[in-house]
Amino acid sequence: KSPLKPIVIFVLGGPGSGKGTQCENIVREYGFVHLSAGDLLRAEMKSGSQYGDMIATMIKEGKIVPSEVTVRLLQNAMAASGKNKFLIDGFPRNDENRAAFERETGIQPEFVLFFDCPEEVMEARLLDRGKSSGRSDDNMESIRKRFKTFVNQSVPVVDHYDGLGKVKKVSATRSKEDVFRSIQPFFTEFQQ
Ligand code: UP5
Ligand code: MG
Repeated sequence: KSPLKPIVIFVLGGPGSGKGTQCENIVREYGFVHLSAGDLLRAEMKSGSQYGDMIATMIKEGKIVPSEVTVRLLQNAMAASGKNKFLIDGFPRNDENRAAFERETGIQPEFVLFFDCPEEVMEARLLDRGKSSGRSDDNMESIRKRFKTFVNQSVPVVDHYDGLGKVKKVSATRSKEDVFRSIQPFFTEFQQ
C-alpha cells in the first residue's frame, strides 16, 4: 500500500474524442496507471457479474451506470495496481458520479484534461472504429444517444471543474501526434 495520497487526473471528452488513445501516450511517457471506466465496465460485464445485463443495456443505450458499480471498480483497480498516479478516463460522467467518487475516496483530481472535439469528427471516428471494434455502441443509433448523454450530463461535470480552475482543455481534432504534443506541457512535472 502506498503511503502517499493518490494523484488522480480525470480525462474527459465526448465519445471518440481520443481519451483512450492519448492516455496510452501519457502512460508511455509519464508512468501513470490508465483506468478507463468504460473498459472496467466492459470487463465486469464479461466476467459474469450480477450487474452484467444492466451494464450491457446501459452501454448500448449510452446511459450512465450507477456510481455504486463504477466507483467500486475504480477503487478496486486503484488498490490492485499498487501505484499512486492514475489517469481516470471517461469518468466522472455526471454529477452523481463525481460526488460519489469524492465521497468514497476523499480524492480531488489534480486537474481535468478535457478533449474538445466537434460531434462530426467524433462521429466519423466512431463509425470508422465500429467496422472492427465489436463495441455494441459503435453504431449510429447508440452514438446519437451517447452524444446526448454527454451534452446533458457530462458537460456539467466539466463546467463544475472549470469553475474550480481545474480544467486543461485541448483541441482534439488534429492528428494523434499533434494532440499528444499539445497535452505534454501539462505533464512536465511528472517527467520520469
Ligand atoms: N482517434 C483517436 N484520436 C484520433 C485523432 N487525433 N485523429 C484521428 N483519429 C483518432 O478514439 C476513438 C477512435 O478515434 C479510435 O479509432 C482512434 O484510433 C481514433 P479513442 O481514443 O478510443 O477515443 P475515446 O474518447 O476513448 O472514445 P470512447 O469510444 O472510448 O469514448 P466513450 O466515452 O464513449 O466510451 P467509454 O468506453 O468511456 O464509455 C462507454 C460507455 O460505458 C458509456 O457510454 C456509458 O454507457 C458507460 N460508462 C458509464 O456508464 N460510466 C462510466 O464511468 C464510463 C462509461
Ligand atoms: Mg475510450
